[in-house]
Amino acid sequence: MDTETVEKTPGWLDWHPAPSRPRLALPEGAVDAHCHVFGPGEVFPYAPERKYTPCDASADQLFALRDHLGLARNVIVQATCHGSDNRALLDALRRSAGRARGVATVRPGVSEAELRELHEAGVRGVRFNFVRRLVDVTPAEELRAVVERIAPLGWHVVLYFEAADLAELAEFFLSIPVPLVVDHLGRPDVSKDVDGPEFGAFLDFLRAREDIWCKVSCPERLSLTGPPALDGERDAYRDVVPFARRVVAEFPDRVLWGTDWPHPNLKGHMPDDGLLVDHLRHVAPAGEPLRRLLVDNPMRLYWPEEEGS
Ligand code: 0GY
Repeated sequence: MDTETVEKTPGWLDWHPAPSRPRLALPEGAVDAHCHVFGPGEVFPYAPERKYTPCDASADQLFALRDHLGLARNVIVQATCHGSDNRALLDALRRSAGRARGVATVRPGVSEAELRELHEAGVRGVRFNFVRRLVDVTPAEELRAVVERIAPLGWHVVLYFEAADLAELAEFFLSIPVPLVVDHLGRPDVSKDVDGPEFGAFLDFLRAREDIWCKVSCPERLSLTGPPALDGERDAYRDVVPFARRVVAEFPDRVLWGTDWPHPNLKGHMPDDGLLVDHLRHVAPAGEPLRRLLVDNPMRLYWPEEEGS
């Protein structure tokens, strides 16, 4: 094997080796609705067209984290470093004993057999990525062709984009005739006012259809004030809190949360995943709002057949 090609991107931050146990009391059956597996590269090679080479982050390591954090299930999102080769995702889903669902990346020419295989393993959506540092642009016609292929399966589309690009993309998004799930609060610039026009446009986008869901995830990626400093958990990522709270308050029955483990492409710090769980106390009040965010909503979207059972 050419070892050059599997060297991690310079400056890569590996996932936290010893996250704390959350102190927040979690509702039973909580779902991490946004996480990834990376490789292991020797078994599931990274895609030639990838924009970064991560450290390995296997399904077993993900499931160990799930148990350590007191979570019950995962939604594993195909990472761009694997392109449209969903083998690592499939393997993780199959080894989850029904405790993981997946979001894949497929091309319009995907075979019926592959779609069926993905569905049987637990895939329930595809991801469209518009973040330019992660992927080359895919023409809208190609994305529409993918939607035509996945709509009959009852799948949804997960959208990853930067807030500044929403104005240009919104019309296309709203033309997609399946449910939409927005990653990481639509990546707001949290130095801007939560009541300002940019986040207002995002809230209007969420209001435009009742089947648009939003992940209130990734404070560690969005924050400019950063991780805990003086006051421990209480002052972590505080600039993101008003944005997350606003979305949870207005759309309590279509918000999701995830760790984003193993946290690709972070530059400043690697978060303690236990602290990310504890951070939820600032985002969703304990009781029903937290239960909807962590259990009811993801179960309705990813395990509808088990919801309420
Ligand atoms: C995330 C965020 C990022 C990367 C990916 O698939 C990916 O490569 O999603 C990022 O770099 O912002 O959701 O993990």
